[in-house]
Amino acid sequence: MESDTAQDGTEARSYGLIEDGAIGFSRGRIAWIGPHAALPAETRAQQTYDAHGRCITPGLIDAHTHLIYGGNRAHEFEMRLSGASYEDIAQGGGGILSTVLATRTAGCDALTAAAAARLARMCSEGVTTVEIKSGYGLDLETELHMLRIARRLGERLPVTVCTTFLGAHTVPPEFKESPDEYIRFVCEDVMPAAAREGLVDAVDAFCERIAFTPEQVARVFDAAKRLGLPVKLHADQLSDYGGAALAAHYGALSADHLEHTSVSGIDALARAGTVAVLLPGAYYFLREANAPPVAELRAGGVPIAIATDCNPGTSPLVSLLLAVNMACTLFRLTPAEALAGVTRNAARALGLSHEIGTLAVRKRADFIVWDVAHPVELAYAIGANPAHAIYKDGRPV
Ligand code: DI6
Ligand code: FE
Repeated sequence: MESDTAQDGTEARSYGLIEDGAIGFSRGRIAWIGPHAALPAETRAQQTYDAHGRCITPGLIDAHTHLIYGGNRAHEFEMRLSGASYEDIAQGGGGILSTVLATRTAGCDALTAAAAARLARMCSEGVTTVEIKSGYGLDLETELHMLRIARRLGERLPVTVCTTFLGAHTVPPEFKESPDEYIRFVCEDVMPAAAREGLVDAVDAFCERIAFTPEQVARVFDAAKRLGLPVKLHADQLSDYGGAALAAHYGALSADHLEHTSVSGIDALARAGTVAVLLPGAYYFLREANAPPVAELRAGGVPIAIATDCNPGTSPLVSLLLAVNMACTLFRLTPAEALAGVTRNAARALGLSHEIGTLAVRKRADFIVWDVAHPVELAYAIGANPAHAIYKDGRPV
């Protein structure tokens, strides 16, 4: 059983394990946790459950996904395997824009069904909280549509959905010649409308030469601040563009990707307390050569989270446990760090540390009973799904 006792990722080998532990929960919240032997004698549970020595962890948290999209990009995968780069394809009108077209023209039912299937797969592997971004609509109607679907998925499936408005994902065709005008539209029209409808938990942007400049992202973040919304950033994924420092300057919840982040960017993240969300699926799928600076992030005390980045272009990945495994093999995280990356630090990346991410009294009773004897097995196995039982808000799923 993994509990709150290991406080941060600097204890690279600590799982915070309680041997022969017990959890009590009531009304969807954890009421007691500790060694079974210390359970107060007067404790009376309505129901008891024996996990027979299985390992229990907090419900897993995927803090970065683009789960809702039309179509797929299997043909671009073929093109990249014959030598085209992700940037080449994007500049030729493919890439994100091809998914924008497919998303705008997909019917609501098809869009919802495809996303629900992906999300169900994630949930079956122990995900109890997921972040879902917009960003494949890039017009008022489709951006709101995506966010409404995200909210609805959270009502239909046993998972908490955190929504992120990613209007500044790329410049849509209508604004091809006037990206600054598109940023104005995002800041003054789409973001306020989405916020008014309660559809936005955070605001994200893609800061990259093929997307938006740091100045344009700053306008988006200023607009988010005016609406009282927290921010996060796709930072330094394909080049060092000052994304980490920009995210830190705005006190972002997280800076995501970071394959090309410099030392000064890491220092800025450390000072701001911004979480580094690493996305090994995208690194793997794009066959990137630059891994994120994990040793430096660790040395600087930057909390590290791991997510799938589930999206059709750079990471068609629906297994958070595979992302955990890849974080170890490709990025050299310890298994304990990688598991903290999908629990404690992922909660922090969503601003939900008070609610989820560790097994602690008063937090949500979101936890997974795994068919493993030790949590390292969760990072070790590839393609196995050892989830034995899933509890969401204290209810078995
Ligand atoms: N970075 C990514 O990896 C995804 N978005 C982003 O800003 C890719 C999105 C896509 O290619 O469809
Ligand atoms: Fe992403």
